[in-house]
Amino acid sequence: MTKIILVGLVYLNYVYAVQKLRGVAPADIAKYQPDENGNWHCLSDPTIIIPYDYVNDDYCDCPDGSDEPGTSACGNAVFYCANVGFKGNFIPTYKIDDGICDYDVCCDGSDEPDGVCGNKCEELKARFESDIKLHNERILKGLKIKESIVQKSSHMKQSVQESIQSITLQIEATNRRIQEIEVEKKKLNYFKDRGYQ
Ligand SMILES: [Ca+2]
Ligand SMILES: [Ca+2]
Repeated sequence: MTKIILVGLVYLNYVYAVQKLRGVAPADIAKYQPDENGNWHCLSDPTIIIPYDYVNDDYCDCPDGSDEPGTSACGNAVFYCANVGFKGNFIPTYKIDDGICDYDVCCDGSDEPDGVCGNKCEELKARFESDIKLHNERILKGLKIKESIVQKSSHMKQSVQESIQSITLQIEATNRRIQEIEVEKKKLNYFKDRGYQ
């Protein structure tokens, strides 16, 4: 009988601790512990001291809403969704227990009381990873197209440069031929002027 009572007390303590830490991110758990007098200090203004029981009691006591991270009583704080297996996220506390499953932020449905929203983290994670894969494939395809265009441009540039070089050589050869003809013409005129035919 004593053992059953002890197990019951341990369970009640566990439920109490879970309720007190509802909506608290793992990194902030240390901030949500009672002081030596069983009180708690509002986070933005530690001079405001409230009994630890007032944390997550669905009544707003701290101006910054920090005493209600797991209820919508203040509405100006943030609630942490663990989204185990995917990625944790924060949601404004005014969206807590409002009857709407905010799966876009809390895929684990923890923004609503137990049993209201199912856990969709695995499904959303699979969709997210599929989207990432598709995105990466598109980027890879785009990079290949870009590489192909750069290569074609390079070949075209080389071809144009070769054509310019060839035409330049032809022009130089033509100019040399014109100069030779001019010299021949001057020679012919020289002999013509002296009566040679
Ligand atoms: Ca409170
Ligand atoms: Ca909600």
